[in-house]
Amino acid sequence: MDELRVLHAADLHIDSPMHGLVAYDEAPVDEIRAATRTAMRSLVSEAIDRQVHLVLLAGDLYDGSWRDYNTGLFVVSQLAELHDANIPVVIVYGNHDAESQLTKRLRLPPNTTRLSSDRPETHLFSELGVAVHGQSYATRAIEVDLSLGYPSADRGLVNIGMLHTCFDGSLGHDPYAPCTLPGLQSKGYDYWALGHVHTHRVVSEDPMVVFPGNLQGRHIRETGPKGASLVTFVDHEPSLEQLTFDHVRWERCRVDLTGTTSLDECLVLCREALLSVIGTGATTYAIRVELDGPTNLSGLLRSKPEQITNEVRALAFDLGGADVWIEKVKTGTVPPSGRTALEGEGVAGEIGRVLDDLKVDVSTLAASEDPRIPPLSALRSQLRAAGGADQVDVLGDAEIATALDDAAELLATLLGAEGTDHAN
Ligand SMILES: [Mn+2]
Repeated sequence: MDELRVLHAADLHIDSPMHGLVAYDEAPVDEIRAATRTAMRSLVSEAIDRQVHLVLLAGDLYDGSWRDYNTGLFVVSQLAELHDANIPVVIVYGNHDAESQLTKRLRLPPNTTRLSSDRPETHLFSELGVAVHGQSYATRAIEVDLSLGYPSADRGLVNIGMLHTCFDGSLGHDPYAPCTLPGLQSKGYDYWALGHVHTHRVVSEDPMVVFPGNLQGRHIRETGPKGASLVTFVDHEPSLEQLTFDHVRWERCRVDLTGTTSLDECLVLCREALLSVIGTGATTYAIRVELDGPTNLSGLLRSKPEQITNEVRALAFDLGGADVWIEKVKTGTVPPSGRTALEGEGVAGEIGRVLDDLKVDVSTLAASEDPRIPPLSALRSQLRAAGGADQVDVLGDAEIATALDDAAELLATLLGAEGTDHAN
């Protein structure tokens, strides 16, 4: 075969709930809710258009146990389209769709091979000259290096390893099935098709070790284009092309309001900033607007969050083409002369001291050695282990401190509006 084309995707998380998806009238929330499916449809039609020889799905195809059979029916329908086009598919399951997590099942079309969770399994495609090695997760938290048990390369074939893994732990994801680059290299494979890390990463060029990233972002920490990796082998030599499949693009839009003095001025800047964010190729956007900088409007913006949020939502209906949902408007502005102090003997000073005490409490809690008070880090990892990190924001110490600073500023503004002269 002159040229072998393999489409490698991972972390499709089909039917994953979109974090923070708050509906408001005329916002494209239904489209956003369906985005993981739309992205998979795009993947499948691209595979057919490009006449790829093989599709690899490297774990977390599902977000967890299906709410009902529709999730499974949808996936089977997509695999069946590939079957009609004579394109085989190999799947390994990851932490989200480990054998133990899936309580409902459907038979897969004959083109689809699910690699075993009991031991490493090799699937040979003789007519393609390809061997695919891999192992699915039996349970959610696999803590051993699964790659250790993979067989050595089968000389003469193109060898591909599939693995759902946090890699060497340096990429900051849940520490499942860790492995090492020397360990992967030692197998002599031509390509490693990894999954689990949701950001596209080429971990190594020789051999090529790749995280394609997830197919569709699911919350504001998964910004930018998302897609899959098209690998073309010519004489065992892989070359990589990253394709984009996300239907909804998550983006942060920072608006510098330095020196603005009116709400109109502020909204003109928001509109400009939104226009610069859209137009990166997607048709639907989920955008967090972050207002920043020193401005006289700071107090007004902070005291009327609902109005500001809806002014920005209103702007977003008229950006020329793209459908935009405003996830959140975060106000991080400060008064021009620096922070209004919560100081002195009066009520303002008293509130300031309470907030300072809270900050001390947080740092005490973070370092707690009292057995009755688990340290914050332990609580956080428990929450992550329970799958909570996908559902809720787990705040770090620095973020808690920032939240307290924000509270201080808002209180100072509100007290300022009332007149601090009463505090005597
Ligand atoms: Mn995963």
